[in-house]
Amino acid sequence: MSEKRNQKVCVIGLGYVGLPLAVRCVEKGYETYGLEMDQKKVNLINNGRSPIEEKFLEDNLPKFKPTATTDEKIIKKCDIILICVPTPVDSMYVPDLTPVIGASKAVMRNLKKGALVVLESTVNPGVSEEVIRPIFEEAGFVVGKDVFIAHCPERINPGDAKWNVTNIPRVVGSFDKTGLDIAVKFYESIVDGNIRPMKSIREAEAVKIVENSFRDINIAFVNELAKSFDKLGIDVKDVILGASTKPFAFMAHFPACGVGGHCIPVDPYYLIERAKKSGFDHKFLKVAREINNSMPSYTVELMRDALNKLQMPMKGTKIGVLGISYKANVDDTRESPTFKILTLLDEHGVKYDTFDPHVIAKSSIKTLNVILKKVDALIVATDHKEFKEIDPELFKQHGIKVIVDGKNCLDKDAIKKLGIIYKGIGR
Ligand code: SAJ
Repeated sequence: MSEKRNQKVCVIGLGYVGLPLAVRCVEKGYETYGLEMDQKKVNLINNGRSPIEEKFLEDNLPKFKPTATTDEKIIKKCDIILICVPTPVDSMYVPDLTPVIGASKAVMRNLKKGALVVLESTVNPGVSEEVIRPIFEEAGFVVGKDVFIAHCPERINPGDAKWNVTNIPRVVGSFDKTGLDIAVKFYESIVDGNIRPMKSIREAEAVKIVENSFRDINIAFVNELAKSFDKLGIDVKDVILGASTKPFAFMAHFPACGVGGHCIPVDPYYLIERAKKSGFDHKFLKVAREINNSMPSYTVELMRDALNKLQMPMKGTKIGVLGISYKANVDDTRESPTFKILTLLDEHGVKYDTFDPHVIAKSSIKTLNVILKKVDALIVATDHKEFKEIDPELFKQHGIKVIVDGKNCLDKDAIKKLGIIYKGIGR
C-alpha cells in the first residue's frame, strides 16, 4: 500500500466499476469509503469478500478493503467523490439517468465544500452540463469554487486478465481548469497509464460513447455478413480470421447470437436519443442496433430450420440452452441475448432448459451431464471455457441431434463428423 494521503475518497456504487476503483484507491493510500445501497453487498465487502466473480477483486479486495456503508452522510467527510452507478436504458431503449441523478443529489445534500465530484458512469454528451451541474447550482453551490465537477468515463472490461483499473489509460474532462487539474492529478495517482485531459466535459462524455458505438457497429457489420454468408455457404469466421492476417487497418469482430452486457448494446442509444433532441438522426447507429437486436431471433430460426430438416417441429422438441451470462467466463447476465432467445423459444411453445456454470442460480439444470441427457438439441449462447472443452463425443453419447453454436466456439467439423447437425452464426 502507498503512503497515506490526506484526501478521503468516496466511491458511490460498488459494482464491477466502483469496487475495483475503491480497492485501487485504498492501495494507493487514500482513506476510501464505498457508498452502496445493497446491504448484503456492504456486508460482504466489509468482510473482504467480493460480491462479483472477478479475479482482480478476489486477489485484491482482502488486502485493500474500502469501508462500505449504506449511509450517504459518509460523503460529508470526503474530498473526492466518484460516481459509478448504472446508466441503463428502459424497455423502449430510452436512457434512464435515475441512478445518476440520485447519486448526484446525495452528493449535493452532503457536499464537503471544495470537493471534486467525478462521474465515471457512461453518459451521452451533455449530461454533466444539463443534468448534474444544475443539481449543485440550484442548491446554491458555485461550480468551480464550492464544488469541482469532472467526467472520467469508466473503461472496465469484465473478465479481462490484462487490462484493469490499475493500468487502463483514461480521459478526463471538466468545466474549469482547476477541476481538470485536480481530476487529472487524482487519476494520475491511481492509474499506471496515460491520463488525457479533454477540451471539455462534453468531449470526455463523447469518448466513451464513441468507443462503444464503434464496437457495436463493427459487431453489426459481421452479424450482417454472417446472415449473407450463411446463404452463400461461406464460413464467415474463416473469412474474418483471413482478413485479420492484414497487419493494418482491420480490426476483427465476430458474429454471435446477440450483443449483451451493460455497455455495448446500451451506450449507442444514449447518443441516438440526445442527438435527436438536437435535430440529428443517427441512422447508421440505429441500423447497427437493429441488426444486433435481430441476432437472437436469427439463432432460433437456425434451430427451427435444422429441426425441420429432421421432421422435428420446434414445439415438442426438448432444447437445452448453454450459457446465460452475456459473455465468456463472467457471471454477469445483464442484457444477455440468452433471455431474448428463451422468450422466443417460449413463443414457439418449446420446452427448454438452461445451464450456465457461472450462473447456477438462474440455471434450470445444475450440471452439464443432466442437461445433455435430457435434451434433443442445443443452443450454445455463451462461449464459456467449460463449453468449449466439451468432448463432441459427449453430444453423440447423449443423442443430441442439432447444435446451434451461437458463439461459433465449438469444433464444427468434429461435430458434423459425428452425424450431428451443426449450425453456427455464419458458418
Ligand atoms: N460481441 C460480439 N462480437 C464481438 C465482440 C463482442 O458479438 O466481436 C458481443 C459479446 O458476446 C457480448 C457483447 O458483444 O455479448 C459485449 O461484448 P464486449 O466484449 O464488448 O464486452 P463488454 O460489454 O464487457 O464491453 C466492455 C466494454 N468496456 C467498457 O465499456 C468500459 C467495451 O468498451 C470494451 O471494448 C469491451 O469490454 C472489450 O473490449 O472487451
